[in-house]
Amino acid sequence: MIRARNGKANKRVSSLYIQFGYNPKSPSPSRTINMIVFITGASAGFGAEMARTFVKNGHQVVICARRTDRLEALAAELGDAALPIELDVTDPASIANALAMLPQSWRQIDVLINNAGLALGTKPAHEAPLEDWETMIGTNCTGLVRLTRALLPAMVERGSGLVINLGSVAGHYPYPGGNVYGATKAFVEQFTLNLRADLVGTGVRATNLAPGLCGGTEFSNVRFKGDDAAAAKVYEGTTPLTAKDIAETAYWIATLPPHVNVNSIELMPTCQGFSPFNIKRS
Ligand code: NDP
Ligand code: 8X3
Repeated sequence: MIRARNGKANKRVSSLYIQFGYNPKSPSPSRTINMIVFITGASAGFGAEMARTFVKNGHQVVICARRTDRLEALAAELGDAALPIELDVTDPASIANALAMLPQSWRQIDVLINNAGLALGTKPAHEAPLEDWETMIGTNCTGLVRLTRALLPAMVERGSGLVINLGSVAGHYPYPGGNVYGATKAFVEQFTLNLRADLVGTGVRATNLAPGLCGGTEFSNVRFKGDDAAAAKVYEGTTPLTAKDIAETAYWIATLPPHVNVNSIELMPTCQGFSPFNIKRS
């Protein structure tokens, strides 16, 4: 599954100096050359589209997920710029193994996109299965912090890097049945902001990317546990955000000049808005 891209390393080193502004001859650093982007949850949805976007723009992507057949298909589509690696973010051994398997020339990760995540169910808190809550916490929170903790030290040592965490509007606004899913995404946002607090002065950036209703991914199919009719209903009569919208936002964040940090960004489709408070009247 792993294919090393020899021959890119030297070009990369010099281009990174330019990219991150350390070239004294280049006061306006170019942001266009050869980043290595580590994307979790790249077998579907946002993650796969982000991989396409970064590769289309000349970057390399480490594409990770549990479904290796999907990763292989994406790698075949993207060619040598994509490195597929099996990864279950809920399993510390799988994380250690994935990182250990990175070929030398792929080890300098410029951007970590913590995208792997899921919602399970829409039942109210007093009816929702506890194991669903544990899976969401294990994936959206614990998995995300494990990957971040593993890759941050090298970024800090190099004085450059970016962590993009996939939050959600569900972490900003409560809705019925959002209980633990929304809480995990609130965690993602606060963790990201706290990263910012710790990383000031290191040159490493962090962003919470929080989309609203987004169609064309497997998110609702997973949430409704394979009830594809229920999943499709979520988007009926709407023009939701697309994975391409989110991928282009992630790409924009990653290619801003190094002195610019997007702390948190929230996107909704134009057809989505807010409701009044729900008041139970006698
Ligand atoms: P998808 O269901 O289409 O993709 C989710 C990805 O996460 C898959 O590639 C899946 O791969 C991966 N994944 C799930 N569990 C694990 C795990 N334990 N280890 C590794 N990978 C895992 O969802 P989206 O693309 O729509 O969502 C991506 C992220 O964006 C999620 O964090 C989601 O919460 C967030 N989000 C989604 C919104 C939406 O409306 N779609 C809106 C706001 C935020 P595999 O199963 O192969 O492991
Ligand atoms: C996904 C968006 O509104 O379904 O995070 O919770 S929502």
